[in-house]
Amino acid sequence: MLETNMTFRQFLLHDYRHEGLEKDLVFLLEDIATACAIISNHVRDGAFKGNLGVAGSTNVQGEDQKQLDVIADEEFIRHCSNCSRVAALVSEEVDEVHWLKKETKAGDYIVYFDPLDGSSNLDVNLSVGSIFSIVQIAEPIDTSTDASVLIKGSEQICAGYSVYGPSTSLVITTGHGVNGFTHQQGTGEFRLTFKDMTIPETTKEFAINASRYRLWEEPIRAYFDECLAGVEGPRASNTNMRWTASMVADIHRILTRGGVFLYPQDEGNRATGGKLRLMYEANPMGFIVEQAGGSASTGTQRILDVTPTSHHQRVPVIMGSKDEVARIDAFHTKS
Ligand code: AFP
Repeated sequence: MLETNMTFRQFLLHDYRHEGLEKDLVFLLEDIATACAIISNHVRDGAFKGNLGVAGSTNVQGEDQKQLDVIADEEFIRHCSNCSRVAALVSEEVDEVHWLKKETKAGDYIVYFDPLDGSSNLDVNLSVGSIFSIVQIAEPIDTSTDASVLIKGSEQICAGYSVYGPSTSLVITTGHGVNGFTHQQGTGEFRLTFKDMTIPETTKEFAINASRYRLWEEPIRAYFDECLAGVEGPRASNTNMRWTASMVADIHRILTRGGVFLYPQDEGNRATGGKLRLMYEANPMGFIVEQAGGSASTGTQRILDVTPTSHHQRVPVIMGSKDEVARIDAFHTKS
């Protein structure tokens, strides 16, 4: 039985005994939790240490890297490297795949991560977070090519994220539902505070950057217009909009009280396929959302079924309450 307030280690040992979680995965997840706790401290102390500004470099996405992006990336690499079963690391901040093994074995792990998502929120003291995804390889892979890490999201064995907000939370799935932990000051432990997180099937809340309305395709405009029409429109009910510009914070709200999150492909980002990254944003969040009873779609396809073509690939993202995602998918089918 999962007991409220149990520590993250107790939770992992429960999964180890009852759900067959591998011992090495227990150690890896403990290390990732430690990395998140350390990053959370860096974020909290960023202003004192002068770490909030731009590092003076750009990442593979052509985005300015904050000093904390770089620090968070180093923490993830350092902690994930402790596990001898990790074959490769794929980070938002690094162009190439970071291979830890020359020769892999069936059962080895690949870890994909966005070490500091929403980092443009750092300067204004709003929530940011880290996202990670773990895939287990079925057969040895060729480590001489980065194409070997292009594995579908449906192969994930674990995904999680940490939000650095008013408190630091860690939300995780190992394929048996979703559980949320809060970092306790004093003991330094992550403790189970949100047991078996479930997304309500229906919602009246949506999250989208509406400043891009003129760039959207017809299905997204049609959905947005009907939300705005409220009780007088086809939905015959009023809706509410939220947008934090930090995917971790928006998805965390949806896991807590329902809603739908959209970052569609539009005229401004069509050339790159969308804004959000498949392997370390859309896939892990999609796995978590599905495990919580929601859906995750590109508008035309389940996100976890997208065949990756590049490890920094971008995709359109629509995820959250099941009925709402189905409604948006239907607009795409109609168009
Ligand atoms: P940053 O990490 O560059 O701040 O981007 C955050 C993000 O990838 C995702 O977390 C947000 O949902 C989205 O971009 C916000 O994008 P807009 O700035 O276009 O609203």
